[in-house]
Amino acid sequence: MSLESSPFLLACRRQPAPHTPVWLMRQAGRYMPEYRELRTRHSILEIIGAPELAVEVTLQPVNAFPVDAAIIFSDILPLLRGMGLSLEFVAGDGPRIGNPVRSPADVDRLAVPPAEENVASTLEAVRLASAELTPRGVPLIGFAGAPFTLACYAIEGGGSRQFETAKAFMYEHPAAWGRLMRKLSTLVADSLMAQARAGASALQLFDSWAGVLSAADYERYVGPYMTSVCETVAATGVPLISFSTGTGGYLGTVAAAGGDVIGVDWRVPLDVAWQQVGDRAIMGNLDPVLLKAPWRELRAQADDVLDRAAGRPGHIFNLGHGVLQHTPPENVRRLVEHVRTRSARAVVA
Ligand code: 1CP
Repeated sequence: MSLESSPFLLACRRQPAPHTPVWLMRQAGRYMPEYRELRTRHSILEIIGAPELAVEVTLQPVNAFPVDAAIIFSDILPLLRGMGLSLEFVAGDGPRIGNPVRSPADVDRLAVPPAEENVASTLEAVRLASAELTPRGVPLIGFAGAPFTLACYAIEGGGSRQFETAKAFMYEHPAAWGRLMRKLSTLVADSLMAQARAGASALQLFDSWAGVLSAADYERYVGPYMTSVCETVAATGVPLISFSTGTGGYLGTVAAAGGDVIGVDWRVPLDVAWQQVGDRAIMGNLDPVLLKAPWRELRAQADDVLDRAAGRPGHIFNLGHGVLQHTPPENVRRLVEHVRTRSARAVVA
């Protein structure tokens, strides 16, 4: 099967597919015993920095479950290292940036190296993984953090509930905020285009924390930079997924900024989200916690997502955010198999 006729790429282009394609954000990771085993010997940054290890982890969920797409194993944060920010992952505590951006002068010190230098190991992993996956008919997704979510980490210095330091910087220094977002947009667009050249069949922007903003602030402080990234990346011809969480109140604004596929979280019913998004493919949106629920509940809510999509071309089944730690892998397998079986349909050419 050629990649272009894979259910996932057909759905990205809003063409009818033989079943609703399904893959899960964070489908590679700590809930998988294979991944945990590798992590006893290597840190996450070591895995990301060693293309053959990154490929191994990328393939783990593809080998374990009949998912319709793979996502390259990396993280959104290593991109920031090339700017001059120091990154470490502290066990149990998440990412830490030792020298976060706290002043306009800090913004002006940030470098913008080319992707070939900055994320060379991930580009090599994309080359190797796509060579393995293409004969199997499985498209590979490349990704980057969206400028806003990256700015949140660059300023905050780590994870946060509200990213209040980052938002306060945005309000206090709007001009420096603009310069930071422009630098991040250049890095992100360059990384995505390089991943497409290296063999990625689709690309995704993770704007995981966009929902901390009001609609008006999203439009003012984020939208123009998303549009610039989406327009630049469109030149590759590779479909782009714009994923965000907490943006159910202004999905129309998010969609207006760009992207071929809009990824939505579980807080908004899929049919309501689709109405806001308009003529665009949609990805989502099962609550990841349901993968820890009894099968009857998991199946009922997965069916509800499929019913709300109602077989319209352009639905990619996914969670509303990433697979959680301690998710039973068996539930992932059951969900993926169920979505494929229940959505199977005759496609009239
Ligand atoms: O040590 C470990 O193994 C830690 C867990 C882990 C994993 C498996 C981290 C640390 N990163 C990753 C890989 C990763 N990160 C992938 C590839 C896996 C896949 O999708 O199959 C991807 C796409 C990401 C993207 C990512 N990293 C996002 C966006 C998606 C999302 O979940 O919102 C974000 C926000 C991050 C930051 C990050 N990296 C790791 C952690 C624990 C975090 C979140 C920290 C926080 O709470 O702010």
